[in-house]
Amino acid sequence: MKNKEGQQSLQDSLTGLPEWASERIMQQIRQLTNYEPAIGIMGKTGAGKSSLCNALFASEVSPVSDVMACTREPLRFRLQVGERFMTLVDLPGVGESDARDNEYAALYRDQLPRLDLVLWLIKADDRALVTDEHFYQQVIGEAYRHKVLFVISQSDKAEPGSGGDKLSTEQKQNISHKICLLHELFQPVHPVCAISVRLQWGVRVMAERMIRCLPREASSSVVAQLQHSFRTDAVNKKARDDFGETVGSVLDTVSSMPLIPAPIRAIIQAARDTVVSVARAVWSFFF
Ligand SMILES: Nc1nc2c(ncn2[C@@H]2O[C@H](COP(=O)(O)OP(=O)(O)O)[C@@H](O)[C@H]2O)c(=O)[nH]1
Ligand SMILES: [Mg+2]
Repeated sequence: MKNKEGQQSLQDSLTGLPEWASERIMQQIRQLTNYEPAIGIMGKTGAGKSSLCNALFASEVSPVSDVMACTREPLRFRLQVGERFMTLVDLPGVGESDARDNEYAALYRDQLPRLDLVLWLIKADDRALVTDEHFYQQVIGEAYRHKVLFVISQSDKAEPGSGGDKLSTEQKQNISHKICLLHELFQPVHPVCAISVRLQWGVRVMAERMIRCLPREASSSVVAQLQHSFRTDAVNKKARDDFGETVGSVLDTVSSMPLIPAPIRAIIQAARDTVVSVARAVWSFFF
């Protein structure tokens, strides 16, 4: 119902426009509010992929496994909150076997264009990163670097592990070193995050970074899937800003279409700020 109210407000803010223009804009806004984002999650078996997804997202994602199970095909999970959906693609980890890495490369090349973001988990005590680096250079390459967010997982297992319920100073130092190492190794576009799902450490910051890394048109739809505790003010603000800007660019696109008479162009441009404000105001009706 809220959704309808939001749409009505946006529709009202477009009344000065010719019907064809307002319909076109509304259609694109509907696409935005129904956007089904896709997030890939990669890392070796046991890196903590399922645990992180279960911690981050409101719907149950998948059973957490202790057993060594190898994923050859990407497993897809469809999350649902209300009428909104998101897809998680559990990508098989690289560096587990050379023979399979070729298959994996093909699989990744197929998946990457369709993913809004890839969370790449590296376990805090995993030192075998040569294959990861090779894979990052060869398969992810320049084209998709901006889609990768590295996450050091299970930080509570960093040396010297104690099994306690807090990270020690030494552990935090070692995690900082690991972050630096990953920056040198991968030269990632986005800053490397570190988390411990077991200790609920770093996950909120990681969730915020994830929202920041997403394409503008995807952030709100991902926020809608987050556990309530990760929907912080910063997260909601970023998503609301993104939604406003995306709606603004919808108007820009329509007004710059060829063959539009100059007066109509001017009307669309004049309405822009109002429509963007309305979009921001009704954001929570949609997400
Ligand atoms: N100590 C610790 N264990 C974790 C953490 N996250 C996950 N695990 C455990 O690591 C194992 C593998 O986790 P899982 O999420 O199934 O990994 P996946 O194979 O990458 O999906 C499970 O026994 C989890 O309980 C963490 O932050 N700290
Ligand atoms: Mg798993």
